[in-house]
Amino acid sequence: MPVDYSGTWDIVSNVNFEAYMVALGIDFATRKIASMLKPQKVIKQDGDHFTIQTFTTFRNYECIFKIGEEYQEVTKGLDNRTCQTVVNWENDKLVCVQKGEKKNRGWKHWIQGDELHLELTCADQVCKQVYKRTL
Ligand code: VL7
Repeated sequence: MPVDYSGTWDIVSNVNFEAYMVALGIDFATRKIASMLKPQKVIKQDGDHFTIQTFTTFRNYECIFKIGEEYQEVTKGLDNRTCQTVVNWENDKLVCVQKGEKKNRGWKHWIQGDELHLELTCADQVCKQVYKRTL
């Protein structure tokens, strides 16, 4: 059985988010607000088709993609840039490359026990988040 990311996930830890936001060029005031947020991810997986929604009390973000198909992503409400984005499987890991103005940008998701892990990378900064399923 392949891994199924579907579900509702609540953040339980968030390491180096501030430096990741600085790397993305997010202004001070927005960073102060964003650093207080407790994002919830709602993931819908149907084979290789994904919808990942990130909800907070401040802003929401959604991305929809199919594994292996490059698309134009506009990071609306985040750093508002345009990327050529592709997500691939690396074994059971979801590996996203966001090609654009920022070097070495992307993210990886994997599941470890009952936890959803997320590594967000921009330039030389890596933010590590862990989520648990909503009870
Ligand atoms: C999305 C936030 C900081 C701007 C607002 C904070 C709003 C949440 O792309 C992401 O997730 C992937 C993998 O799950 C799927 O789209 C991460 C959050 C990154 C970067 C930028 C601060 C302003 C936070 C909506």
